[in-house]
Amino acid sequence: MERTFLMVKPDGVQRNLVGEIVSRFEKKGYNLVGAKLMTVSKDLAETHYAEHKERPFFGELVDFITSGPVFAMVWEGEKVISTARTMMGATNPADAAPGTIRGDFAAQVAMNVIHGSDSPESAVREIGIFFKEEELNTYDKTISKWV
Ligand code: DAT
Ligand code: MG
Repeated sequence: MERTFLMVKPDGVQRNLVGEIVSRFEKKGYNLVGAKLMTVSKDLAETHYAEHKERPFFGELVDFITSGPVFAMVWEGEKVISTARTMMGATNPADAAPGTIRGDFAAQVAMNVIHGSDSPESAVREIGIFFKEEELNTYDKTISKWV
């Protein structure tokens, strides 16, 4: 069973998309194991996006992700890391298919509504920087065998 880190970005919170986004992953059948509304500090933003620190948009990215509260989540399920990426759609919403979160709700790359881990290594790293172990809950649902 895999875990992934997903985050509704400040634009998604401002646009009242938290419920819609949580609902998509719930209906898919994944288990929510941790969640919190939080404001990302500059330090945390720079750590989270460290792989992009040489990119020209890095400053803008850090400013944006710290500009208002985000909704940070950990989800668990079979192949949840890659499937969540598929459900999110392409990084640039202009290329994201209709039916995906970015395809349905975003129009420009800087404000693309949601973050999701892109590999098992990123998932472990990102869950570790956003959540303490005691904030995560492992549990079974009786419906699991039907999903
Ligand atoms: P993703 O969020 O799909 O994993 P990424 O890791 O390549 O995409 O980039 C992280 C975020 O940086 C992305 O969600 C939005 C922003 N970004 C990426 N490319 C950009 C660009 N060319 N101009 C401005 N922001 C960009
Ligand atoms: Mg990424």
